[in-house]
Amino acid sequence: MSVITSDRRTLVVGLGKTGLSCVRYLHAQGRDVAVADNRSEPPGLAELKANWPDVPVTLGPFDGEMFSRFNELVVSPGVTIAEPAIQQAVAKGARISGDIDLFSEAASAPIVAITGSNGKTTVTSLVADMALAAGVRVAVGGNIGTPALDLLDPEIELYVLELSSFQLETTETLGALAATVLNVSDDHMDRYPGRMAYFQAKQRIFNGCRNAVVNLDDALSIPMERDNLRFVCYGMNRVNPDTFSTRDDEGGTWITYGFENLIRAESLSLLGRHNLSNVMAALALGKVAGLPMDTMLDVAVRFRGLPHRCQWIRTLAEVEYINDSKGTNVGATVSAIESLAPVDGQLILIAGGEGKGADFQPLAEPAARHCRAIILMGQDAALLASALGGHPGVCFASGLDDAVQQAANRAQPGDRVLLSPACASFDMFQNYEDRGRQFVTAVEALV
Ligand code: UMA
Repeated sequence: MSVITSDRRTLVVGLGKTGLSCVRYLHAQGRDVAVADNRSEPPGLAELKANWPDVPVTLGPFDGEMFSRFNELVVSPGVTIAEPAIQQAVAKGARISGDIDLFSEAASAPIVAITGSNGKTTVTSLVADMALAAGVRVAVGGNIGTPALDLLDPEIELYVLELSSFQLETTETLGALAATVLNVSDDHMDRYPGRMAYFQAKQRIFNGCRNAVVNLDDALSIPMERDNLRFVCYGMNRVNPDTFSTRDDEGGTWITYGFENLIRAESLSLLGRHNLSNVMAALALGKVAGLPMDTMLDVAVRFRGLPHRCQWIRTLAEVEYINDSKGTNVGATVSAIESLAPVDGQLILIAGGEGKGADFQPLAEPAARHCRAIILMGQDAALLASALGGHPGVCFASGLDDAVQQAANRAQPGDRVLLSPACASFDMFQNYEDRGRQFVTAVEALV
């Protein structure tokens, strides 16, 4: 462990992907920068030492005295700003910022920014694909993978960013051309003192924004500060001028803009009603960004969705198997249940894992309506069972293979088996992708 001996202006807190991107950027700007991470071997350490050996690093428990020697703390998303060492530095006058603030100061092209408890990766990918298909030089990053600062390039014509509440906590001025909060339901309640703090973090996406894309089906998506903000709205069955909507017409469901039918819902490859919302959000964001409607619709039709998000895996004995391992919070699972409940059958839901302090109660009603059985596993299985209010189909599994086998045994023709855990995966798996892959393997092994 090295010790910082001199006063430095900027401290990068956290040495993961974001921390490294901040060091790369600040160092290139000629700024005095140091790094702190409370782990003994953070993932970015080797790369930092190889590329910026002159940048001092402090590892181990955060030290408020040391933090207080900096004027600015650039805090990584994985570290809460409620951290006592950070608050001590703030009390001594340090400014808090994050990689997104640094990015927005430096970016010369317009920014489309997307947050929400669910659907943000799908919408981000859709908008980026639409821009690419329209011949726009687009860069996509943020929570979806590549840190925003690593996208900076003077040739880029449009930035599309997926932003988490963690990233928005430290974002003062984003100044997006278009921004959206797709929806808000409980997530990360182990990090926030309550729903309000989580909601307020998400609202910061509208700081300095020019066009808000608003989901009329979720009041929490509406900006609290409306000054100088133009609204573009979307929602289910909300046909209105200048609004993206759905409507039943000509024997099917359509996505509309104003009074014009744009595209049949049945022509989309994406499964579920919630994905109609995601497509409308992407169309609205793309419209604000000036993308041609025909190109956007072509992309929407071709877009096959992302792995582990309501992804069809297999049909066996007239039972469909769907992987929604990315359903890591209650809102995602409620939406998957409501979107994917079959017309001529029922759902067999596989859920459970690390609940992150969430209230599971909102699952009870949709589960009672649509689930033949609910197979629970993982750390918070018992909490889930008690929230499901005595659903007669609740049972427990020792692991995912067992859960899939029990689901296959209970399913009847016309049913769907849905893995949508409403929980994080870390108690049993490396991450949600690992959980999803193991589900796919177990489903493919069924005979
Ligand atoms: N950590 C420590 N001590 C530290 C710093 C971090 O223990 O001093 C831990 C954090 O608690 C966290 C992990 O290290 O568990 C990673 O934190 P980080 O801030 O270093 O993460 P990065 O590698 O920079 O990745 C982050 C996002 N990670 C998080 O927000 C936890 C990535 O989103 C994002 O892709 C990346 O920046 C680029 O923007 C991942 C994520 O899980 C996919 N996001 C959450 C989600 O989607 O639910 C919000």
